[in-house]
Amino acid sequence: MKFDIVTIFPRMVEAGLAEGVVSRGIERGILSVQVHDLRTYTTDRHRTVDDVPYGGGPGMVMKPEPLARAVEDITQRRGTPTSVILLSPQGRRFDHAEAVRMSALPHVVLLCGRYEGIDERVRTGVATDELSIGDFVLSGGELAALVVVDAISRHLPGVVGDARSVAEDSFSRGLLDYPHYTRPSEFAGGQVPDVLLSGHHEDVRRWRKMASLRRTLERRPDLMNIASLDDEGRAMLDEIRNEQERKS
Ligand code: 9D3
Repeated sequence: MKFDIVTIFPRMVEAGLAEGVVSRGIERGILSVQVHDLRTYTTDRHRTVDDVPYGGGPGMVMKPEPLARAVEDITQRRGTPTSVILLSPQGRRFDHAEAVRMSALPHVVLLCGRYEGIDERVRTGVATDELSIGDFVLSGGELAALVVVDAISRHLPGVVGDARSVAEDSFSRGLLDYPHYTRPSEFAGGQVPDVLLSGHHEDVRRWRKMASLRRTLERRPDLMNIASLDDEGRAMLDEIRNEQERKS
């Protein structure tokens, strides 16, 4: 899969691509990521990428031409992208389902905004999609682009060392993770649950599933989708609810 990232802070983006899962995907040839400095697509002496807003008001607006030229150049050199995504607070929320869906796309261009806003004609004439990574204010799209590349790349075969980690990921199963432990068996006043030391694989499996259900119910009831549970999961959920009934 090919990614092209357009930014005024190429070193910031390159630093984020140089470690971990994404860098391994690049080394293995599963991923090809190119970072493009938006200023190389300017034509004036000062390499200007922003300008004052029509209509007045505070702040600067990102000019449309350098972004449009960047996408043109990427198209010439790397082929026509399957999507051109503008990262912005006004975008549709990026989530797990979107990451899985996008991992099937062969070529994605990501445009990182800075300043107060981006000329509207980038949205309507250059980008094909607009994404946000959540309801908080970032200073620009660079960190969001890294989040999107990371979340998508995990779903490409061979990028994550152990494919089971991806398949069993909490959002793939629709539940939060169960608690994890390693040695020592006692630490900071906390003891590793006996069942995990028992060597009874079936007991361990059931304990973990119960713990996942408990945690999801407690912390993220919005994720609790009874319809997606199997018979065992539904029976466990009843058990947990009965437990809580007795406590109150
Ligand atoms: C100070 C400007 N704000 C006025 C209400 C609007 C604003 C413009 C640009 C707020 C943040 C940004 C920069 N953010 C992004 O480019 C961005 C982002 C984000 O801030 N949150 C979540 N996802 C994303 S994706 C890109």
